[in-house]
Amino acid sequence: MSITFYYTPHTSASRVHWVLEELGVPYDKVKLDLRAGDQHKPEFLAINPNGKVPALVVDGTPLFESLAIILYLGDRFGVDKGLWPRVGSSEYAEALSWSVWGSVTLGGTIFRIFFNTSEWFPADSRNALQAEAATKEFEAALKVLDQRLQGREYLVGSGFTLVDAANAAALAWALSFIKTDIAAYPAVGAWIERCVSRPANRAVEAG
Ligand SMILES: N[C@@H](CCC(=O)N[C@@H](CS)C(=O)NCC(=O)O)C(=O)O
Repeated sequence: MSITFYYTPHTSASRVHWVLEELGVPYDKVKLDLRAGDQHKPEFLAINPNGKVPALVVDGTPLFESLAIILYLGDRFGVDKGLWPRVGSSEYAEALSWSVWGSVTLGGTIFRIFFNTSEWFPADSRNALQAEAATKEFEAALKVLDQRLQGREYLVGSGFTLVDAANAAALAWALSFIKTDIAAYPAVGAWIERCVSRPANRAVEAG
């Protein structure tokens, strides 16, 4: 089996990197320089026609979209390692719900805030009212997450799973630029810390 991981540090690829480290599967890494435009080169576009990281090639088959990659890796390698529920179990249904929720509902609010506040984007494309509305939605999503985490350490089942990595990575990034008082969501704050302090994530952060 061969796995090649295309990534750039501190991007959407980081959560896939964390998941690969948790799973302990052997893989090769190819680092792309986004500022230099590596993502637009024909050889990379043949793998991800969107020209974005992350991408993964497994035995010649390309995958793109970080969530799709995590779901694939969970199904294929996570069950035996206790990091992903068995297909068809009730935990599997919960894993799909919370993973997709994290990327679409929670992730949607995070990206709206990012696009409307970050200096990466031209000032005249940023809209303060959009940012304010998205921040309210972000806080509503945090409340949902805090309720889910009442009386439990992880999102699905009784132990850490890749669902936690997928969501905690996105939230840790979001909280680096969104001015929200995380103390108002104590279960979320404790859960993020529990997840990001795992050795696999620390190894990715250390580069
Ligand atoms: N929804 C995609 C987002 C991928 C994405 O936007 N990647 C960014 C880095 S965070 C990228 O490669 N940008 C390069 C570009 O747009 O030129 C995923 O989760 O994989």
